[in-house]
Amino acid sequence: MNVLFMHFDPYFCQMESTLEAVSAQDMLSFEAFRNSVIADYKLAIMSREVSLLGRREVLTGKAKFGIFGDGKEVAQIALSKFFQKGDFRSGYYRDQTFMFALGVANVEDYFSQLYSDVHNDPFSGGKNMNAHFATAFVNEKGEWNNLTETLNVSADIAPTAGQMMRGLGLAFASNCFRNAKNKESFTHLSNNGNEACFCTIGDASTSEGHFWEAINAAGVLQVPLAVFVYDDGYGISVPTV
Ligand SMILES: Cc1ncc(C[n+]2csc(CCOP(=O)(O)OP(=O)(O)O)c2C)c(N)n1
Ligand SMILES: [Mg+2]
Repeated sequence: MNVLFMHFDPYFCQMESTLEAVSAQDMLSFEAFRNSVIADYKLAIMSREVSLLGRREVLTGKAKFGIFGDGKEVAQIALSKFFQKGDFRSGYYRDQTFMFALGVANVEDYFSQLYSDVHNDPFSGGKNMNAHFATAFVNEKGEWNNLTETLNVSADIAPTAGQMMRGLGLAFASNCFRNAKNKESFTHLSNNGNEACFCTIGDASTSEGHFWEAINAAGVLQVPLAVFVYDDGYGISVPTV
């Protein structure tokens, strides 16, 4: 599988230097490196088992519908290493490993949403489609949470490539915050415009006009949008070649 990584400077400069600092520290310890490789491997295996078990639950009629992320585990673990507090994700239904890696979801959450469990599905209380992830942007009173302190997942929607426009909008918001005159009013929403939006999409969905429009606009507006295409050669069961 190929993963396409696009970035628009200068927004990533700060992120890169932070990561370099962290990895330089970790590189001093073989033990820390070894532990992180083993933890990543464990996570990938766990996520693969979730896919296999989940598919069995669907095929035996215990869950009504299921779409899983097998085959995309390693790419998602890699991209989770770059996602920082205050960043946003606008993605789609194959992102379970990404969500596990960030700690936005655990196995229990995953199966709760698979069974549309009203009380335990943390993403939509059983209302959204399977594997459509989300985090809360507001509290129970409807007031904004401090989004600079959280890993932010904008709620997935069913139309393929629909995530592109939301991704673009979230990234454009960072541009606006960066240039805003009254920045001090928005410190709970934006880290001075330095956050980035991570957008994931499947290869078949890149045929949608929304994909090209968003890529074009991101380039023209110079917004902090990173787009990852999972090039698995299929759109559902139809091969792309
Ligand atoms: C606008 C729209 N058209 C069709 C569908 C039905 N549909 C759901 S997933 C999918 C294929 C997506 O393939 P791809 O983008 O390659 O993602 P993959 O599942 O392979 O990761 C289609 C056609 C949809 N959800 N939305
Ligand atoms: Mg595909």
